Amino acid sequence: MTLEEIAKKMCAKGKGILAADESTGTMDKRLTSVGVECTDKNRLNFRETLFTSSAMKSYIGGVILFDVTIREKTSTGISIPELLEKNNSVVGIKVDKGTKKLAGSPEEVITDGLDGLRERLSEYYKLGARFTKWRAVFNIGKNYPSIQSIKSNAHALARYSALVQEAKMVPIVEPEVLMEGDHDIDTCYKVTTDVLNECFNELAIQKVLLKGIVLKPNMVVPGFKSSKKVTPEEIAKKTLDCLKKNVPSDVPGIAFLSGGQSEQEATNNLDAINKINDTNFLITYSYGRALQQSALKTWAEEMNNTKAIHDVFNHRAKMNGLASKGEWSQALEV
Ligand code: 5MM
Repeated sequence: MTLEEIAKKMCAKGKGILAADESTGTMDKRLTSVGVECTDKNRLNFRETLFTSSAMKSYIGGVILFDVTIREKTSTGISIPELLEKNNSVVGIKVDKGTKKLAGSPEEVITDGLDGLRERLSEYYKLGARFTKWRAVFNIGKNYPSIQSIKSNAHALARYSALVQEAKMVPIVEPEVLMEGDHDIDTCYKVTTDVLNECFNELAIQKVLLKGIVLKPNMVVPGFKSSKKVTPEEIAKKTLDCLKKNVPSDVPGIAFLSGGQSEQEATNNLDAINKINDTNFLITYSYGRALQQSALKTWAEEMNNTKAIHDVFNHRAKMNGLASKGEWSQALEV
């Protein structure tokens, strides 16, 4: 498959990406929040339960794994990548090494992981990965994000993308403008514009083939603490406008992160975007929390009741599958 074909398969109409690449530290927080101990066995059990659901074949075009998970075997003896391939999902892997304090602007962070990346990529390819993920993080504050943070993170994203394409995989380019703070939606629009612009400048400099990437941006939304609430229609209008102005049309797929939105908000907003999508972009989801939250809760309560866990996950994935076509409605949630 060409890189473009892989990217289109990951974002195929009615499907999206399951972001199951939580690092062990993040999984610890997630499992502790539902009262379960974060052991190797529990992490694998939860993930294997999701990956054996019927939703995988219908609504999940790709799954992002963490380094530990891509090497694991399921309870039936096949490897996790084999299980995903059986379900026709493209295997993905998070290759960034998390964030570090940005020298010179210690309130901000830079994503780490370029050292030794070429060698790691060749190993991941052999393990079955056909796409990768790298997440850059931008905080909105009085003086943030700084030009320094925007430029250095965009540069790292582009260097990463060039290496990934050299290794014959599709890079997910994830510049995340966080929802923390009390900023309004227009501030998020402006910061997202600046960040996307710089990312595509750097991707061009590094000669990254845009037809062979998937962009994973934030939606244009107000901060969590903003006093000005907005409708899904306004979010949709501003998000689509921002993407049309700042994302080159060669990019085949745009798969949003959920960023701390509730499950239904993330579905509703994606649906509103797709209801007015007049572009050629395949616009879908690459959700972590907004796909897994309810399933995680059910798993914690009824760990041996696979059917109950599958029902919850299948429903959430189906709702997002519909939203990726602009065919969701609130009535379907009951
Ligand atoms: C699934 O969580 C991902 C990994 O997080 P850490 O490296 O912090 O453990 C995260 O990058 C995720 O893929 C994106 O933020 C999208 O997830 P959400 O929950 O925002 O949809």
